[in-house]
Amino acid sequence: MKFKNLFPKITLLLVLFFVIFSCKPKKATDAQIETEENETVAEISLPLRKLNLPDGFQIDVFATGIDGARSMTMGDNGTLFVGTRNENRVYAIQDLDGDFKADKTIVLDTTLEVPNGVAFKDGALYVAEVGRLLRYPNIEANLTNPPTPEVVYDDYPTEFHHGWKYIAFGPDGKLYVPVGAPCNICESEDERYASITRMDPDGSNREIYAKGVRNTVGFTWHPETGEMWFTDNGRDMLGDDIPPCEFNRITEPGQHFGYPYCHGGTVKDPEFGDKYPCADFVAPAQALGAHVAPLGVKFYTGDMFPESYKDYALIAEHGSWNRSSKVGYKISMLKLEGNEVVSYDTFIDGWLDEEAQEAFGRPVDIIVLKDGSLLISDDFGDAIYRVSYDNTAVASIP
Ligand SMILES: [Ca+2]
Ligand SMILES: [Ca+2]
Repeated sequence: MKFKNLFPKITLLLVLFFVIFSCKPKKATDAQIETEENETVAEISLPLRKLNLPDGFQIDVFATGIDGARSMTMGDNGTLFVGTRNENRVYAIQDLDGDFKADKTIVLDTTLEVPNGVAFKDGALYVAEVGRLLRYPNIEANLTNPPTPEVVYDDYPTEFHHGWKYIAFGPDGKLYVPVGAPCNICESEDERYASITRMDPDGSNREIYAKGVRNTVGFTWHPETGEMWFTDNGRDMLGDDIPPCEFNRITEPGQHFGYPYCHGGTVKDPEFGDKYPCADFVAPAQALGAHVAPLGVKFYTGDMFPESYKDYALIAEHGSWNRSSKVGYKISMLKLEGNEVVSYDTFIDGWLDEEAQEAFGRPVDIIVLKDGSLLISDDFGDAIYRVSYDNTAVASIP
């Protein structure tokens, strides 16, 4: 009886022994599998090897899981702030050890109404909702316990159509805020629609700076001339190939850029075009592809890329929806000679599989980091990428 009773106990001990004995190597294997699985998941959802870049350039993931990543701005202490369009939130992303991989992502606020636009000035984060501008003072010292935002300005239309806003501070210290057209194509009695406005950082002295702008979701200032350049999204429903989207230059306040009467400098609108000739308006510096949806734009001002890149503007083309075959889904590069755009080429593409007509990413915004590399946000891949350049890699190419 005793022996009989012992038998299951020995078996149990043996089983326990094997479990314990096999635990250590199993843990290591588990960790390995987990890493491999993660890599596989990332590789499947963000197959960066499919992207095409010029020789010597490399693209890596800076941050993942940034749902709906849209406009970006950098804080003075290195916090990357990222707005969203449909996620009601703004992210603060930190790379604590400077290896260009995000280490910490904080969701600052989850109750915002289409907080697409973000800008940073004097320690404060500015966020643009549809109808108002918010300011989070001293934000980088309070990331985990952000202050209740101050309302800087709340007298913008609350129309959701093209209501998401890109914002940025100009070299004059003013905050520039566009108001998109509340439609595909329409005239508005309210002069705020289809404009770019600007104001002092405290919300005072708001004025209309540019008119006839359908929906700009990206602008910047030329590093030498200080002039503002902006992208504009062309109207829909005129077919696959017209009108062009636009890259525009503002030379003085109050200029009119054509919408809704004339598109791309030459295309008379079928509904409103008889009212004024195209000659009455400022033509784009460069007509871009129809439906490419140009969003973020930056002149390359860093020291990492080859010297010739200082003549280029880089534009994030978010990609089409109103077209029988998709276009855009890339970063384009436009060479300037003085104020003239002399070429319009592709810098990075491959987010769109043209044959399958499927994309794994849609670039939204671009910023140039201090070291001269770029960050690119992607609201479809929910990621931030970093683009760097290594000239030794080019030298080693036979
Ligand atoms: Ca890091
Ligand atoms: Ca125009």
